[in-house]
Amino acid sequence: MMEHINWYPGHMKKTRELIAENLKMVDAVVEVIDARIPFSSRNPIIDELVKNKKRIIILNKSDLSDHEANQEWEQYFRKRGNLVLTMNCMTGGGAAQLLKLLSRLQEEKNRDQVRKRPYRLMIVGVPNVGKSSLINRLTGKKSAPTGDRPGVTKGKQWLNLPGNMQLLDTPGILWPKFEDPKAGLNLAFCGSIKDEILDVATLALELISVLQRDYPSLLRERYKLEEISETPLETMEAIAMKRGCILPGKKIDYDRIAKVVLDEFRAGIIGRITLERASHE
Ligand SMILES: Nc1nc2c(ncn2[C@@H]2O[C@H](COP(=O)(O)OP(=O)(O)O)[C@@H](O)[C@H]2O)c(=O)[nH]1
Ligand SMILES: [Mg+2]
Repeated sequence: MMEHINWYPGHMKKTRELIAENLKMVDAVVEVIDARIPFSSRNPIIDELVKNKKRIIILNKSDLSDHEANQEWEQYFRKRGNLVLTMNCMTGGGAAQLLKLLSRLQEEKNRDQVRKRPYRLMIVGVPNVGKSSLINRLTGKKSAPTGDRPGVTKGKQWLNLPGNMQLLDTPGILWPKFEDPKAGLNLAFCGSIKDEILDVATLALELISVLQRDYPSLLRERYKLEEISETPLETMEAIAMKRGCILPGKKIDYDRIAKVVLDEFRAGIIGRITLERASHE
C-alpha cells in the first residue's frame, strides 16, 4: 500500500515526538532509503532526529539502481560513520546480511552482561522506500501491521527476530523533502509522491531529459532509437512513434507515452538507473 500522507506542521511535530519517544527504547535505527535517489529519499532532518543512535542505512530497491552507483553510495555513507547495506526487500536480497550484522551488534551489546538483553531496533524512512517490505522480510510475515500513520499510537509491539533481537512493529514514517523541487521531481519519477504534482506528460519529459543525459544508451536500446534527439521533446515523440502512441489525425498521444515511460522506468525495464550520484552530493 502506498502511503499518501498529507503532511502539515502539527503532523510533523507529532511524528518527531513519537520518534524521539521510540528512540529511547531502541539500540539502533534502520533508515531505509531508495537506492535510485539516496539523497532525495532521505528526510530533511533525519540526522537531527536520530542524533547519536547507531544507524544502519539500507539502500533499498538496489535491484532497480545502477550497480556502480550503489557501490559509490555505500562508500559515501560508510565514510560518514554509518553502517550500510544494499538490499532488495521485494525478494529478500540482503536480509541474511542484515541479520548477520544485527546479531554482531547484539553480541557486542551483551558481551559483558550476565543477562542477555534483546537488541532493539526501529525502522524509519519516507513513504514508499520499502519499510513494510523490510519488516515482512525480517519477520517472514506476509503483511506488516497496518495503521502505520504517523501520530497514531497503538500499543507498542515488539516483533521477535532470530538471535535475540526485537523490532518495533510500526516503522517511523517520515516526511519527504517536499520543499526541494529537485527532490520532489525525483520522488515523483520513482512514484513516491503523487503524479498530480506535475501533469504526467511534463513529468515524463523531465525524466527523459535526465535519462538522455545520463543513460542515453539504455534509452536508445529500450526504445530502438537510431540516435538520441537534440531535445527531450523530440526524444519523447520518437519513442511515441515507435510505440504507436498516436491519436487520430496523426497527433502524438503524449499522455499515453508518458505513462509508458514512467511505468517502465519505475519497474526497472529501461534498465538499472540511479538518478543521483554520490560524487555530486
Ligand atoms: N523493485 C523493488 N521494489 C521494492 C523493493 N522494496 C519494496 N519494493 C516495492 O516498493 C513499494 C513500496 O514498498 P513498501 O514496503 O510498501 O514501502 P513503505 O511505504 O516504505 O512501507 C511496494 O510496491 C514494494 O513492493 C525492492 O527492494 N525492489
Ligand atoms: Mg508501509
